[in-house]
Amino acid sequence: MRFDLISIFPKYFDALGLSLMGKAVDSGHVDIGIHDLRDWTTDRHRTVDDTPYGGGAGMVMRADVWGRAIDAVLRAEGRRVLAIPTPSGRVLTQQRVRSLIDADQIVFACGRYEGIDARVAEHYGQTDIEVFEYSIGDYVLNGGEAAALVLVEAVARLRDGFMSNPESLVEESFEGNVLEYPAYTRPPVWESLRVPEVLTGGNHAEIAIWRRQRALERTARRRPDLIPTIEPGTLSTLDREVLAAHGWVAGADSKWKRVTIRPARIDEAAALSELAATTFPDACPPEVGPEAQAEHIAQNLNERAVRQWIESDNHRVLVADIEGSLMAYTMIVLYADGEYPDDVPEKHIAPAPTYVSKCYTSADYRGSGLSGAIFEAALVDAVPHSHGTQFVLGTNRANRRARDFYRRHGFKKSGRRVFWVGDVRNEDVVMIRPISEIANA
Ligand code: JBZ
Repeated sequence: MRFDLISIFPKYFDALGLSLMGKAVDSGHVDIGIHDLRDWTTDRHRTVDDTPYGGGAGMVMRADVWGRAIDAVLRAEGRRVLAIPTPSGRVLTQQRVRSLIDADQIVFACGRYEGIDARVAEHYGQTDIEVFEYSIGDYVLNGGEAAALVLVEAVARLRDGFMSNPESLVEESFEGNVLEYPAYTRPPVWESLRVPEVLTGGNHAEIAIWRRQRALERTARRRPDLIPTIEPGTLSTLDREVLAAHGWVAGADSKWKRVTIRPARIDEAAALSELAATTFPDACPPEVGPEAQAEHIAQNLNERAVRQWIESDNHRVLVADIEGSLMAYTMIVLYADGEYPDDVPEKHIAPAPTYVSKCYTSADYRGSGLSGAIFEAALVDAVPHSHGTQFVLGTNRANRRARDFYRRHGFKKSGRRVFWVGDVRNEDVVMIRPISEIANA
């Protein structure tokens, strides 16, 4: 591949003789020509610019000088691109860089002053030469040279023989539209900062999960613009939970939306009661008939009951708010010393349990990661209000999905209990998780 760079400051490109670019040139993989625009001037003062037609500040670079220079360096055949760095160009992306890898020649016209006479781009656009007017971002430069160096490096590194380790090409930022995870090396403590313990523990599955979580977290925090470009179908459940915890969720329609997980407000009792009523039947075991379900909803999930949870000091209620609608909720009961939930046998649990009474998600957001995100948020939220040492919950024995979900979130079976919906007897398992696992995290 041949690059020709034309500028009034050709020394600017001395850097291309260094490092990997220098090696690629020496090995013949890349061929570079650097040219002084003034070589194509015709007057004694070697003038390259003139005042703008129509008036205004600054000077414009002359089309005739540029035309002679470009014609002189253009090769006779192949795929030829005229790249013009300009603040009014299309913003460079990795996709646009990739589209240039099979060009035979890229000629860079690096302007200074207020830019190059617009007829240069227009003229070459009327030939078989591809004109690519581009910007490297929304900040102010004095000329196109720095932007040309950027594109030369971005294209050249994608070509064969440029890098010894082409694996590092695929794993980097912007391939997959997720940012890179943070990297660490020796020393293990620097300026009193420790390398995260998981990285020195040698558990490679755990390391992979941790890195993926950090990568997604960084992407959500630093580059929220990238999230809508991620295909939800390419993400694991854990990936979705991490993104949901950082405010992004894709529901049944696969469109990314912002989600806020926060304590329920008192003015939301009616909306929350409605969500509770619609989600309860989804999770109900099949033996519980519709009448018993309706009775349970009317008795326990009415607006007044829900308002009492929200107002109570020993209940914690979190909701997931997606564009103003409540799509998931959790309700935790905080038991004081000597108190136990009526429906959990004391022998299975430690005193003063933090009891996860409810965790429900709208069917539209099943599998979206929202449940995992609100569940973990509920545990974190409850820690400073807890009196004992254990999170406790009960779930139907036959509900494999729920049991697997709680197991994934650190809960282990500690025993069984009986749970009545109306007069239907349900066998539940009691599951527990030490509060210290969250408090120490
Ligand atoms: C660029 C006229 O030459 C310029 C001036 C500023 C400038 C470029 C070319 S390209 N800024 C950018 O990509 O931000």
